[in-house]
Amino acid sequence: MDLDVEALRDAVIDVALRGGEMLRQRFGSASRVRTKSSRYDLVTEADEAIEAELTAYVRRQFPDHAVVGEEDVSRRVLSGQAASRQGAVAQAAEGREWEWLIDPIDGTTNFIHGLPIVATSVAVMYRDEVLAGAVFNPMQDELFVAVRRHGATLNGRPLRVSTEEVLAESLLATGFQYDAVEGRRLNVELFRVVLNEARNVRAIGSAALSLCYVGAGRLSGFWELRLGPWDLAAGALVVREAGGRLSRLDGSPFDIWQPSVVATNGRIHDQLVALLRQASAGA
Ligand code: 2AM
Ligand code: CA
Ligand code: CA
Ligand code: CA
Repeated sequence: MDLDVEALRDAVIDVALRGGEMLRQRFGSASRVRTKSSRYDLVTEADEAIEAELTAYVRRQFPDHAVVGEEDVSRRVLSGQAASRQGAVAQAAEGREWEWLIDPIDGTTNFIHGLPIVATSVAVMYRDEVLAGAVFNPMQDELFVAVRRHGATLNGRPLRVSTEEVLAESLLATGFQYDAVEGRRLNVELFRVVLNEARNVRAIGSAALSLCYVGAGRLSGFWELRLGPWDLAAGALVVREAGGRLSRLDGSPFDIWQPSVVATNGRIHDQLVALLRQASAGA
C-alpha cells in the first residue's frame, strides 16, 4: 500500500470538500435536468460537472488508481458500452488495486428542488476493502469522515450510534427507488409495516446522509432496497466505525456491491430485519 491512514483521511476529505464546494455554488440553479433509466432517475449538468472534476482531480494525484463514478457508470450502460451496471463498474475499475467510488451529488432530486439535504460522497478502496470515506453536505457544513479501524467523525468530533433498544422508540429512515412505480410498491408496503411499529419513519432523499445520520445517532436505523456502491461505501463505513451494524435486507452480510442495506445502532437490528423480512414475505 502506498498511503498511510492520515494520507487516506486527508485525501477523501479533500475530494469531498472540493465536490461539495462545487455543489454549493450550483445549489438553487439546477440546470438541464434529464432522465436516465426511468422518469424518476435524474441527472443534471451539476452531477456531471462535479463528477468530471473530481475524477480528473483524483487521477492527477493518483495516476495508478481507478475512479468509479455514478454518472460515468450510467453513461456506459445507457450508451451500450457496458451490458450491465456491474459490467460498467468493472470496466471503470480497470482491475486496479486502488479504486475510488464517487457520488458527485447524493440527493439529486433534493438538489433539483432546492431542498438542502445533499452531499458529495467519496470512498477509497484497496483490494475491494473500503479504507476511508467522506460525506460532505455543503449546505449545512457537515463533514462526515470514517477511516477503517480509526473511527468516524462529524466535523472532527467522534461519532457514536444511538442507544434505542426497541422499535417503538426508534426514529427510522428509508428511501424510494427510481425504478418504475412497481419498484416502489414493495417499499411502500415495508414503510407501512415499519411505521406501525416505529416511533416514526422519514425518507430524506440522500442515502449517504441517512447512513451518516445513523452513525451520528440522529436516526436509529435506515433501510433501502436498491442502491449502488457509490451510495453505500462511505456512509456504511461511518455506520460501522460509529459502532453500528449493517446487513442486507434479509439479514445476510452487508456488501456494497449488493443493492439492499439495513443499517442500525445494532440494538434494534434483529427486530428491524425480522420486521422487514416478514413485510417482504407478505407484500
Ligand atoms: P442519487 O441522489 O445520487 O441518485 C434516494 O432514495 C437515494 O437513493 C439517493 O441517495 C439516491 O442517490 C439513491 N439512489 C441511487 N440509485 C438509486 C436507484 N436506482 N433507485 C433509487 N435510489 C437510488
Ligand atoms: Ca443518481
Ligand atoms: Ca447516490
Ligand atoms: Ca448521485
